[in-house]
Amino acid sequence: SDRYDPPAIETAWQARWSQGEAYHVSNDDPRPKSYVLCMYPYPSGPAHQGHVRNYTFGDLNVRYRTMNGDAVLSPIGFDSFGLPAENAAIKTGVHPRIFTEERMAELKASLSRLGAAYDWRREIYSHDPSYIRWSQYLFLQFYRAGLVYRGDAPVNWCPGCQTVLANEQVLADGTCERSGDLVVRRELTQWFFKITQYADELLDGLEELEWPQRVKTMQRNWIGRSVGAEVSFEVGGLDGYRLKVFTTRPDTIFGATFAVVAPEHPDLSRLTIDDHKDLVATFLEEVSTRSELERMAGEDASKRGVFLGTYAINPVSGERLPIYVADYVLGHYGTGAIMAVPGEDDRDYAFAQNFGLPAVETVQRPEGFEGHVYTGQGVKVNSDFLDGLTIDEAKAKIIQRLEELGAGEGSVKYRLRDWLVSRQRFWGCPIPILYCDSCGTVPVPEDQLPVLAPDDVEFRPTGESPLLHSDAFRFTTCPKCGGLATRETDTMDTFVDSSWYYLRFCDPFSEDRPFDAAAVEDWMPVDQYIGGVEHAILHLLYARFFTRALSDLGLIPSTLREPFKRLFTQGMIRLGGSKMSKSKGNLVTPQRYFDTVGADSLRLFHLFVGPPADDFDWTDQTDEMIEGCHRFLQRVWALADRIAVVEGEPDRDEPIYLTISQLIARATDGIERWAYNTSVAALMELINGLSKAEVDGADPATLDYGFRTMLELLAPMAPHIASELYERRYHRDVHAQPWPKPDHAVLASAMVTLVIQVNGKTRGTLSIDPGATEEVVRPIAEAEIASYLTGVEVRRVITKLPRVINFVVG
Ligand code: ANZ
Ligand code: ZN
Repeated sequence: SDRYDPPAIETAWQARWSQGEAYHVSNDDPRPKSYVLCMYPYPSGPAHQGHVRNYTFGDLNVRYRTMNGDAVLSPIGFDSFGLPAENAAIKTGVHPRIFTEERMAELKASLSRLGAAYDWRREIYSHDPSYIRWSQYLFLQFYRAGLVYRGDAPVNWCPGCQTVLANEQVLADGTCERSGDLVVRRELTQWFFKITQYADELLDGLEELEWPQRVKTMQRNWIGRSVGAEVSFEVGGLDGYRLKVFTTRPDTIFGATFAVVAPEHPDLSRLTIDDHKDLVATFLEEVSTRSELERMAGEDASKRGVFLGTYAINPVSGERLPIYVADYVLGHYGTGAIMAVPGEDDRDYAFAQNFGLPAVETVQRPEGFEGHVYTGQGVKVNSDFLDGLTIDEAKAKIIQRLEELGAGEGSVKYRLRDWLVSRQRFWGCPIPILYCDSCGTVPVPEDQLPVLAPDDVEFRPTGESPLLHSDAFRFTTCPKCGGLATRETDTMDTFVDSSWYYLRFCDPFSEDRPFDAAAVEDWMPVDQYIGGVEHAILHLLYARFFTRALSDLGLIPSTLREPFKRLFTQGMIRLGGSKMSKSKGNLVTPQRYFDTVGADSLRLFHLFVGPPADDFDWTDQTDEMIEGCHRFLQRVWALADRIAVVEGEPDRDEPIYLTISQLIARATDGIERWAYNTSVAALMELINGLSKAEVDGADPATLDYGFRTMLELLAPMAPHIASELYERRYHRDVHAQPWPKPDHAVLASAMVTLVIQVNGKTRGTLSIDPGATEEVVRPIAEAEIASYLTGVEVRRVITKLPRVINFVVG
């Protein structure tokens, strides 16, 4: 009949979806509950391909779970505070709110044009006064519970952006990821969240999560738990003073030949004899120009330092160790001081070489070992009462001895630092704190929330927050004494907003609380969280911390300890090998495709191009692949004309009937395993099979059953064309249909026997789907005959599927 016109069909369906309530769910929905969430986007303007990819995966999950009978919570909102809007304001004078809301409208329009299904009634955005109110409320709950404090901290300061940066915003070469300027270190009084109080829990909690291994590993490393000991050294000439060091290798104490303190060490001056003070001062000046990364990992990192002229006394051997200041020891890790063991530590060895200090071996080297530094296992030597013990035994014994001597104890340290949330910016959530000369630090009373930034401020490129210059904002009355008080002018890190938005989605209509514990209990944890791997550390760690803290504060159920049960991190899209991003100007905008081949073709392409977790390169051939997906949908459209709608049962003896069942199984399996590319491939095969069967004159009822099934399988992937054809043919909503089930009896009867051989000898058999690939079959076959493969090397695998798989071993 009529031609396939994607833009017309798609916009018509989108209009219907936006009016309908199909994806509105209520907290008392009787169906099983499912919560699917894509990380809420920063509103940067019209969608780019990264968004399309992310929200296509999310939408597939939402529609698939809905067809499987769940009530699916599918909310969306905007992470709408942040630097770009403020920088734009400084450049153009347009207020960040206006700028942001324009970008939000653009992004919203593209998400709707993609056909993604959301419960838009639940939309939230961080700069909404009602959201600000509850962010501030939560800040104050944390403050009262002692989980928020104010302290001095050395910060990464970007002179270009004129703000504090998180460590991950500083690139490996010590420059700012945004401005490219060299980041410097500065001391500022700032607000912190006490995330370190949860370090152990955040580490242990990873075990139960269905997350990508690589994300878990990144979180583990970020938390960086180190088990060791703190050892106290007396210092010659400083009566009663003890220099404390942290070591993960207390067993090497007899190999310590010098000690080192960080340039930031509070007792540096005390530890320096007068004659050496000038040298030390010069050295410190030099150090201040280097970034933390340069200090740690730079070429000559371990070779710079100055002797202080004092000596630490080894508490077990009584030896005198010269004390140095060196910049490879960091001020804010451990105790800021180390005992140096050149025989077993590379950096200590490099330093010792440079300063002519001796090295002592305390672990027996394996035969043939030729290096200078040995970090492996072995028996203790040159270590008095530890000699002959293993490293682990020696660690236990030396800790015990140090404790007896009152010179040390076992200790655990973390790399994780408390979360610095103060930002010297305007476009963020104001920190709800007042300072009063008589009452000190005073939280803003809850009935005075939200604290909102004033609109009549001037955005100037001075680098200071306009809040600092707004007298109307800054000066207020103290709620305690009625005197003059000033407001905190820093705003919160935007990661605070994204640390609890998933809870607000459960109950966004509440005026009198951030969320209702019962609603949170109904929907949480998020069953499937989807987002970019760039959030593997900070956002996910902060959100996990928030959930645990709120749970302990009784604001959400005590049993809710982890927010995101399953996490999927999608791969990146690169153009010419670099990440596709607005700032690089290498976008291939989705709108171009929406206007021509349509959203369904673009969605299908993103599902088909490869495993969702993998990165892919957007190249000159990419358009051809999108065209290919479009041609597939055109075939679906054309086939609808050739396959008649027929009442009646399919014929189970038709060969195509078996194919249909097999492809239902394969498409479903692909979705469950996040291998959408295999699901799309199954649908393409199904269309081929149906076309051929139609030409061959197969039973019409079976053909119609096959076509109907195909539309149902297609519905979560290309929802518009599936809806249109389904309605035309069956006068029903395809998304309200149950997910198709394969005929298991027919599948079983079609199974074939696979013979498993080792060196040509039959060792077992397996019943498999005749269409199964080697990728699927091989691990099952290996497991089946595992005993024949242990202790031997598989040299080659010869397969003649579906009949034989032969492992050639030697
Ligand atoms: C003696 C020793 C002997 C060490 C040995 C290592 C090997 P992680 O695992 O990262 O926690 N260290 C301690 N505090 C430091 C600081 N503030 N800056 C730089 N280095 C510091 O590393 C702990 C080890 O790193 C500690 O154990 C200490 O060196 C060093 F064969 O002590 B070790
Ligand atoms: Zn007061």
